[in-house]
Amino acid sequence: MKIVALAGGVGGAKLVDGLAGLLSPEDLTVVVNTGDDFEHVGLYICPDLDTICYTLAGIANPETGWGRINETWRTMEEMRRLGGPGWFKVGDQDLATHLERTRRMKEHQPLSQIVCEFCRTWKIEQSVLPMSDQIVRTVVKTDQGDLDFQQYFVQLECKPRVNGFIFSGIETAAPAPGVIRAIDESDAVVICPSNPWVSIGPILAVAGLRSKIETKHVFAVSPLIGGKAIKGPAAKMYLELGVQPTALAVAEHYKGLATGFILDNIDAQFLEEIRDLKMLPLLTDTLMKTSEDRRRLAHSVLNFIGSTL
Ligand code: FO1
Repeated sequence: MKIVALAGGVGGAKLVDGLAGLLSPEDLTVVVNTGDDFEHVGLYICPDLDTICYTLAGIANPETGWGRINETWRTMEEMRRLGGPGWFKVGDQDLATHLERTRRMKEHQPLSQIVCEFCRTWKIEQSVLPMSDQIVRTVVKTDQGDLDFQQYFVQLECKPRVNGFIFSGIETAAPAPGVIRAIDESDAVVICPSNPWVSIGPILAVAGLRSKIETKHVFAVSPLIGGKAIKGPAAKMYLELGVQPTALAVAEHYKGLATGFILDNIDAQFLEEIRDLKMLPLLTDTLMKTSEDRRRLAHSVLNFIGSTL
């Protein structure tokens, strides 16, 4: 079965990892959010792409989910000593990724090509694609003004009250090479349990992507379990935007797009309302603490897809 997974960072990477353990590599394409990308201390940083790649390569930091395992921080520490910013933590090995990507970007290599070549080095056999080669920047509109995504997320620890989002550059962003073909050739699209507002939202906003995905069987996994996000500000964002943060709210988010919706056993109360949205629901254990959990959820999702196609 050929699957295209839409993913943001840590939550998305866990399900992608589970899917990668079950599917042949040529049957899995991951389309990754680049709205979180930013320039920092002269480096071009792509947090979600790196999180997905490090996870698939088995070199991700298991505690944070982002960054690398067995990391050292000597460059960063020395930079801070010299008066540099310390709010965004870049480890020594991670730094090499950003330095080499920045060098290639300056030579006008497309991001999709850079990712592809890095994947070869990291021995990742699945296809990992940025949503677009053009620059898109998520801006979070808050009570403290418009904030760059990483400033909101990391520097201000998601504390400002959110009232909207801007995906700056989205008007001129085209799907990266390979994205449309992968969707065309897929049997189903899986929307990973990533933040619907700022991880999946930018991907669906790229010209032509939502309408292309709408032609496929689409299965979304709720990132909210019992009204809470496992990581990140998704639940807080729903509340601040005037929506009760529930798995049902996530399903409503994907109304008209998802044909199947996977939610946690704890959220069984929403089954009927999800059916009313013309989505087939699957109740299962969606919490992914261990690698067995990742594989178990991926297995349930693939079985569910198989049973409905
Ligand atoms: N997240 C943090 O909360 N603090 C950090 O210092 C931090 C550094 C960092 C470095 C490289 C990278 O690829 C990701 C990093 N993240 C950090 C994660 C991150 O930016 C967010 O989790 C995502 O953008 C949200 O998907």
